[in-house]
Amino acid sequence: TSEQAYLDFLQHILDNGVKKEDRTGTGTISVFGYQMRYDLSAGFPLFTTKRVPFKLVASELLWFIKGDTNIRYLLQHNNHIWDEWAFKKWVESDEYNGPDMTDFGRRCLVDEAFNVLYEKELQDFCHRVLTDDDFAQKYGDLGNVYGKQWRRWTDSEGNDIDQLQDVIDQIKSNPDSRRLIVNAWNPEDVVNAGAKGSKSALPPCHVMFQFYVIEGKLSCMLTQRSVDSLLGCPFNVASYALLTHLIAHECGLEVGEFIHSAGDAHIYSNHIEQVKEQLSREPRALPILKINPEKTSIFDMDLEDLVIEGYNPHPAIKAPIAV
Ligand code: UFP
Repeated sequence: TSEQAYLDFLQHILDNGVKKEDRTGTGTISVFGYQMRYDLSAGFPLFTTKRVPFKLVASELLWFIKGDTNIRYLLQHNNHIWDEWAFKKWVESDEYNGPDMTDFGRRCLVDEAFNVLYEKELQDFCHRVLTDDDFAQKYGDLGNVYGKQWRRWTDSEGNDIDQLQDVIDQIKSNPDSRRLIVNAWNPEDVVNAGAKGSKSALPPCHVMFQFYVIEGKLSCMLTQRSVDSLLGCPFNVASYALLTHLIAHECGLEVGEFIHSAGDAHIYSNHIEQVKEQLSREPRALPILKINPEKTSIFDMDLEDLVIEGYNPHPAIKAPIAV
């Protein structure tokens, strides 16, 4: 199956990765530049050698597609993948007066007592974002992240550019175009990203994606500057495969390939055993994605409209995430 492309990628980093320090202080082995191809017509690349949480992939993607940048929508769908980024903004603010949460990502891994304290603060934070409108507006918003860049990029005159709508229009009206691109990398936002008072919580990992139409099939290529190969990559592949399916569905096209281009492709030093465990497993048949045929527009889709059939993965593999 096309999952083999991913397993080959992991093996390639194990065999060729060079020790490299990183922002999180965890340490990695890393290679630069690697490309994987997934034939989307041969099954949906929700990998089977480890369970990938499709609902989280789908609710995050729908959140991007809506142009939403506030984690409230994610929390409403029980999706906690962006919590830490919003939480960071909160605990660094002047209004926060709870226990000291400096450097919480690293401390959680080494200090069990701190971890308990952190989990409680984070839970309280999420509860407030869900229930308190003013608080949510102020601290639930991640600033200029994907939803903003895809749907509401601000031009030099202050007008919004809807890159996602524009690219869909172009795929429909001008499918031979070689300019079918959505770009998330805004140099103005990237400066100081993550710092207190900055415009965005973190610089985009998925820098840009491009579409290509041939013989009635839609393909997509993603350029990702930085790839956490164990935890990030399977999620990212499923997300962009889903996006490609949704746009093909709206445009009346079949799906072609998803091509994943990785820049800094790394395995964190505390993920090596988990990678080896995953590589020891036999990939199974990939599942099928079903999209509600009664809906056409990508902008009308809800979680219930997206169904995965025939997914029978090996169990999840636990690994610490580097923040
Ligand atoms: N990362 C991914 N995929 C994502 C995402 C993050 O692999 O969708 F948002 C990983 C890559 C890297 C870290 O390990 O998160 C981001 O850190 P940095 O900005 O230093 O590259």
